[in-house]
Amino acid sequence: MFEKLKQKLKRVVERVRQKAETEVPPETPTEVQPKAPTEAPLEAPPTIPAPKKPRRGIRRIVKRVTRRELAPGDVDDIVWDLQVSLLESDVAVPVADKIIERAKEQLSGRKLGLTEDPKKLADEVLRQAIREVLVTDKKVDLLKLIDAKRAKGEPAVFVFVGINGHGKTTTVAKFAKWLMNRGYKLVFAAADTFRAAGIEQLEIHAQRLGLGVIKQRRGADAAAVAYDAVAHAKARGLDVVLVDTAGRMQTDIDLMDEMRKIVRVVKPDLTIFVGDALTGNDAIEQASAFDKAVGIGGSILCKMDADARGGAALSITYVTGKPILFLGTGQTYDDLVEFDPDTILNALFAD
Ligand SMILES: Nc1nc2c(ncn2[C@@H]2O[C@H](COP(=O)(O)OP(=O)(O)OP(=O)(O)O)[C@@H](O)[C@H]2O)c(=O)[nH]1
Ligand SMILES: [Mg+2]
Repeated sequence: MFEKLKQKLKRVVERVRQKAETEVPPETPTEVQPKAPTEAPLEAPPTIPAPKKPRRGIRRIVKRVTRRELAPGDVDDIVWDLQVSLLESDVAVPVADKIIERAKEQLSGRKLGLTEDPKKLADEVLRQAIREVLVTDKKVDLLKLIDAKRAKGEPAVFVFVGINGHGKTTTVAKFAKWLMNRGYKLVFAAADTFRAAGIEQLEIHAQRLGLGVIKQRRGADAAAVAYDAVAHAKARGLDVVLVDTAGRMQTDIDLMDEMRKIVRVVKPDLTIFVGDALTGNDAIEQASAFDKAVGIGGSILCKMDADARGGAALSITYVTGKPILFLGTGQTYDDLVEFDPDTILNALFAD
């Protein structure tokens, strides 16, 4: 699918490499001229340039700008470098294109003043272009949403969806803890009736957290389980229902239909897409399919602690146009942090 782009990038990388090589001064032996004995001692021999490190990270583009002033050719070079770096950081192609377009606009219009720090300029422009994708105008205030429902005597319902193994069940438990710390009463719906041990896994978390779980047997109608949980929460005056669902590939028609049914039946206040920060280009296709199927209201990106490069966050936000709510940063209940775009920017700009 990305064959064309890969070939294009290969050519670009080759071009940039050749250009970089021609910029390195040839290592001609220094001719030592005989000097008169009265002359000052010889200067230290020229240092041998260190071997080139592999090209990696957006940081190197910033370094490149610091070396010279911006000319039109420089902008093109920076933009190419940016494209390669973004793709290396798992940013999907359409998202990378958007960021590049924005960075190019900003860089082309800029003339470096004598006092302007080129490093700062490049840093600001690149960060701003990426931030524009990461931050959406659609804000979600979870606590406000829950409080508004409570005022109407209804529980807020959150349905968690996503691909197998990306972290839904763990995130449901972490989010429950986050809400309990804020004084809310909640119940789980074990609507992963598909996978063996799907129900038990949620029950273990519920036991540890001291929460109730509404469940049926394995293979039962997942939408019915979710519906029962909402009815239970209403009857008991609970504030929140967290619905754990089965993991599914976006290509699995039956399971995607099952998810649609859950959402149709319980009409959640928010359907949360749980993504894996280690997902590369696939993130865009996955988020897009789930968004089309059920309308994603916000996302949680797990496994940020596992050397994630941040690209999935950009893809998911770009596709859904909805905010990332939290980042999963480990396997304990407290490893859930409210989303801060700087965490992703820092991952992308890491050396
Ligand atoms: N390091 C790390 N591991 C995580 C994080 N979130 C989840 N995991 C781990 O990822 C694995 C899968 O997590 P689950 O919560 O079972 O994922 P799921 O999406 O419910 O999986 P299915 O129900 O099979 O679709 C588990 O081993 C979790 O401990 C995270 O933020 N960081
Ligand atoms: Mg699960």
